[in-house]
Amino acid sequence: MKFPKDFLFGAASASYQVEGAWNEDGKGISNWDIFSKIPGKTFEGTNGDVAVDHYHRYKEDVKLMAEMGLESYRFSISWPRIIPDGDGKVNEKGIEFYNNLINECLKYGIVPFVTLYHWDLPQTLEEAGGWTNKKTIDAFAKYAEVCFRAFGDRVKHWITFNETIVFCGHGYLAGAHPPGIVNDAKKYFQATHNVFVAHAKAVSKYKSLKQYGEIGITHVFNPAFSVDDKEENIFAAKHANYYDTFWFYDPILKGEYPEYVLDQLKEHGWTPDWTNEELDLLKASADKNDFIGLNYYQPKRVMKVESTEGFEANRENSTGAPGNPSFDGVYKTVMMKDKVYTKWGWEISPEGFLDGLRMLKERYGDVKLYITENGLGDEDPIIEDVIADVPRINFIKEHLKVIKKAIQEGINLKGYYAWSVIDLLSWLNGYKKQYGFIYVDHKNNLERKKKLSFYWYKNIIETRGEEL
Ligand code: BGP
Repeated sequence: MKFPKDFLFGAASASYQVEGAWNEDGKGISNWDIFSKIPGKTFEGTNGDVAVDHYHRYKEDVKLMAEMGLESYRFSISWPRIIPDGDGKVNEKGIEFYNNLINECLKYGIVPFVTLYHWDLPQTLEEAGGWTNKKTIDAFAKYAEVCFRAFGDRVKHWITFNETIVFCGHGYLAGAHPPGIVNDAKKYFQATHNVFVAHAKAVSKYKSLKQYGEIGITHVFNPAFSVDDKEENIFAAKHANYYDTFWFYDPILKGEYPEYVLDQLKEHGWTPDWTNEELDLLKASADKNDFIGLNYYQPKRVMKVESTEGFEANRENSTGAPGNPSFDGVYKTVMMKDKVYTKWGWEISPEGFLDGLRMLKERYGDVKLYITENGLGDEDPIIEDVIADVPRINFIKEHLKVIKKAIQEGINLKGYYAWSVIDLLSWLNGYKKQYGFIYVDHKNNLERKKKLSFYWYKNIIETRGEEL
């Protein structure tokens, strides 16, 4: 089987991780511009001031994407580049940059797939309470409208938010992302709710503009599985899926929150402050949402944990690796002897991907899905000048095979975006953890080089994955 003609083969990036030019052409300061400079927060103090200089080299980069045969490029817009203080005047230079980038993609027939929020919040909004402040909801809706009006004639695929669980969880529970708050569950749930409302407002606005494209949201896809058949661990996995998956997918796709979680939030005093108007808005926008983007890297293997003692923020080289109790002390994630892990401790599990996709189909039916991120973080070997990223090729191959299988089973998957198109800044792991098809030489003026995976993916796209 070949992948269907309307299936998009793409690759992704995010503004803070590639652009650089952090204070050029009128861009405002983002929360990450500040947070990454606090000693001890990122790997060896790395930050995105220069990143891989995509802001100045986008033409060269898009040309390479075209050479690779990429059908679509997922990138994000930096909010403070468009509205420097988050809620005020528009920066025309920012609009110009994304116009240029979009036009450059279209010149080669590359479909731009645009994320509005991939974590770089204008610092002025962060200081006013960030996502816990309801003013951020309206500021976001305004910013989204500016983008729809400026780029919507050419951009037909919009993602509102990238991975709410990560920026809220790391921001208000683990303290590893801005604003660096630890263990504040009340703020965490408030922030997630505010994001869902902001999403709903942006979706409504988009539909009212009648630009006839599609709009959705990207979530982490981190399905939980019990480590064994013990009842208490099966319960732990169910709990993890309710809190970490359904809490995020239900308000978007069903327009309401799962009762299982709601009841417990009430008991703990963690229920967000919400109005009936907001809840009605969620309800009303559920069937306006066109798709869900899934970022899949690994599943979660879970078991019951009795207490949160020893809970520590999981950061630096082990971000996202198993080994921590959940914030509420109900379950913990564990590494298992019979599983395979990357150098950073992330499980490699294409089977977990397929089982997870089936779980989603069961709960949400035929919703349209894009895999908006999937890839292998590795330190790529360079052998006689060849960047021999064979493990990455194998990783992507195995995951694409699963996607093919899922499509054959009737799961409505419409595209695949490898993370990442080019080596870029990993939020907490610097430049050491590489993901790209294109290598960036940090010792030689950020020179770009094609990796083995570049040629491999080109062939997959050309042959529409027939051999997989
Ligand atoms: C996702 C983010 C990406 C990217 C990726 C890899 O959660 O959306 O921006 O960073 O994870 O993560 P890491 O760089 O920590 O390996």
